[in-house]
Amino acid sequence: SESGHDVRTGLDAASLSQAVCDYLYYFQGRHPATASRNDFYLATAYAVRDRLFQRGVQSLDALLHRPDGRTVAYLSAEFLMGPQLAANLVNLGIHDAMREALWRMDIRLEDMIEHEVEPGLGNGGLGRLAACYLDSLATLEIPAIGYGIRYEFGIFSQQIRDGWQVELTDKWLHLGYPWELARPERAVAVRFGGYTEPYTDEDGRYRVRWIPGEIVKGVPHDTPILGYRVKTCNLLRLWRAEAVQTFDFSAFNIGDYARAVEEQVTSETISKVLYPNDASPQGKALRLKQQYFFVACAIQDMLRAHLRFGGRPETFHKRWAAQLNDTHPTVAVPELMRLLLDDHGLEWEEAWDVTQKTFGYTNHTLLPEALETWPIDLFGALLPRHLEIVFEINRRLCDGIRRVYPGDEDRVRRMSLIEEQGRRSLRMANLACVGSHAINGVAALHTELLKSQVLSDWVAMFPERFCNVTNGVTPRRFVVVANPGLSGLLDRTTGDDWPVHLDALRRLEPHAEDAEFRRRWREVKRENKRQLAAVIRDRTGIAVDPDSLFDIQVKRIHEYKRQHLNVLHILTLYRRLKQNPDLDVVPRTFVFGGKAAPGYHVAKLIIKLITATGDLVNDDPDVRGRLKVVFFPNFSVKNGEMIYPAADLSEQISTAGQEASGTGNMKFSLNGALTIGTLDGANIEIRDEVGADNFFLFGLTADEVRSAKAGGYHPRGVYEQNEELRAVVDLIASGALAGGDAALFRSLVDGLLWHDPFMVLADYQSYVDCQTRVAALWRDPDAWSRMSILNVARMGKFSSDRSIRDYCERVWHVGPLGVPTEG
Ligand code: 26Y
Repeated sequence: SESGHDVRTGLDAASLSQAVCDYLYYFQGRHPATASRNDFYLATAYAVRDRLFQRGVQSLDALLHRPDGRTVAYLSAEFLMGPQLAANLVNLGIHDAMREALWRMDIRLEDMIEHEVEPGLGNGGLGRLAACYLDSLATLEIPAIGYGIRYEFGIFSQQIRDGWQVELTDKWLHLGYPWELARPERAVAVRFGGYTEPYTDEDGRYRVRWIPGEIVKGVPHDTPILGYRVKTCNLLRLWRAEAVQTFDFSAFNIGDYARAVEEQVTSETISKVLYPNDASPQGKALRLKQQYFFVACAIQDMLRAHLRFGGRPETFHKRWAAQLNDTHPTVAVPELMRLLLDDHGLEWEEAWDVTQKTFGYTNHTLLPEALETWPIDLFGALLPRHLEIVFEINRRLCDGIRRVYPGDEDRVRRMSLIEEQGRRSLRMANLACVGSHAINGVAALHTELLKSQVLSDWVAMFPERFCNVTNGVTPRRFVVVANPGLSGLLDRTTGDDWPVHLDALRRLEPHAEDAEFRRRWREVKRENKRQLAAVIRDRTGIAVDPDSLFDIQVKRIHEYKRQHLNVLHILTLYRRLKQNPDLDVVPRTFVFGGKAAPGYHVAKLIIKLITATGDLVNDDPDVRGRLKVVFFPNFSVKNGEMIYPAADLSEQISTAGQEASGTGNMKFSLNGALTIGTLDGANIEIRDEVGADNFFLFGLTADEVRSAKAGGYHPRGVYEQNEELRAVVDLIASGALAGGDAALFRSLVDGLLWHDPFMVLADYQSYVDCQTRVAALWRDPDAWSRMSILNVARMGKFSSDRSIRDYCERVWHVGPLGVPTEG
């Protein structure tokens, strides 16, 4: 450009400013004087994207020049990436330069960041974990590609009306999404339905061909994934479904316009919308179509690359390590088998060896209702050839079981890929286990429970396949980006290598004893709380006091996560204040956030219970501002980035044995919140790391929950024997929170009194007592700060970098690939 700046690659403010300007003029056709905020946002994003693609091309080039080594393919139906601008600026190391560049044009970088709409292509933990792992893979310079679906509509956007959740379509693409590049030339065909037929090939071998009933095109959309301060830039490749032939002219010519576009409509439905459930699968044909669609696109893409660079089908596993993010992509197992057998003529044993060596399977849940199964008739109608292959895998599996356990037909029935009871169906977890060389849970307790319960038969037969990889989160997004105040203080105190060597935060420990440091620590938290309070006021109209204890629970709404236990505590405090308005209670702001699956009625009722509690408490003169209850609408990655840094207390209160890991627990603690939690998921390991003295523990253990249930748990008895609990439950049942409508919460109350499968009443007293200890500590700010500092100092284990190193070592057997400095 005329000023001589490197407009595509330069990292200084002058080059960046020129780059944004060029994009405004030549890409958006706008003069800076008339450009809208969105125009500036897009121009800024494109300028950043240039610098990412430059590194992406160099990374690919480095990969092509490497004779061997594996690339990781992370197969996931969900990627919850969060906003891209700030994270990319941080990873590139140009956050300040870009602020300066925009400032020269009278634009505030903060406004650009605020303007960004995030792609909500996931439900929660599992999708966000995939995104953290992509960040760590790139940062550790491991060649990797994330494969998934480019849903046109992501997770619904949540509004609260009259205290109830209302779902709105998530139109994340409507102003243009600048971070991706469509690659129509790399489209692949995906087949569905039809039938199979045997034939004999030229060599006289028995073969099978699949004649599909429908063909859909998969078009890849690539988003570059840059590591933190490294040259490695990997790829997220999401597939969009398109009709092969978008227009049926024969239909159009006779005037049937609707039929002419029908094929397009049905094909494109496949990638239309993310299913908003994160526990009970619905067994819907469209969801199976989504799963096969992206998996077929991914495996073709991988195989094409492998063959193109001189690989042979039988060495596929030497170049690719594919991870199944839960069972959602498990149809990849028969798909790879099909390609190797039918298209490349491998023998069964060889194809099976390649397949098993390729896949690893990560389980994310113990909830029995979350285990995916597909009715055999549905599966066979959609994927007739895959069903044949599944039957053959199963025949060999069952033979193997009978060889090891002669006469144990019950074991064969349990491990079979086919559930024969009721509507015959395919068990995806069993298919994932048999097709993978490695199987892992996501926290130590979760892996132990998997081994002793859900997958015990599989451990007995294939013990060497099992390992644990405890989840982690990326400190780049969840501290550097989300909490600049804390990041600055950490940089000044421990040096600035902690974002990539999180263990370095140990250097904070001695500073916990420094009163001046504790004061600065509190100042950072106080400023974050002030900012969150302003946003809460803006979004809910509720005024909260930044000096109160911010007690926060944000996560999907689920009975097992027990948001209602939290509510019982709030109402306990409320009742105490009503009985004695002069009682000296610690002023608290309770913040909730999270989405309920649209068809999960109890979860939606829990949201109403929270908002009704807020209505009761927030303006009661007896409370005098000491309790505030806020439901923060539309919890998302973006909102999380504001919420985690402002928390004093992190609520991780699931029934022990239910939460596979949790990752919000890590995000809170890394930002200096203390945890009140059960011995569940990764809470156990967090407590081990930060020290029992620095963690508020309550509740039954997983073992105790099991024996309480086995011994016949009677929640009604607990209720009758606990006066305060009884009063609080009665308050809910009375209709006092529902304008006198005693029917509103009846199902919830009756569920607790008569069933209480998540032991809410059993843990109530222990929880309330623990909250009393929290309040006592809060009155001693120095003691609280000391604990907060030690929490941050000891969170090193929970960097997703550590998790990815574990996967590299235990599952993928891959190492880093340095990218040469100049490409
Ligand atoms: C089958 C379909 C309905 C389905 C869709 C999404 C089933 C499950 C999910 C998502 C599950 C999920 O997010 N699980 C969470 O994974 C996190 C990452 O490992 C864990 O931290 C968390 O405990 C677990 O609930």
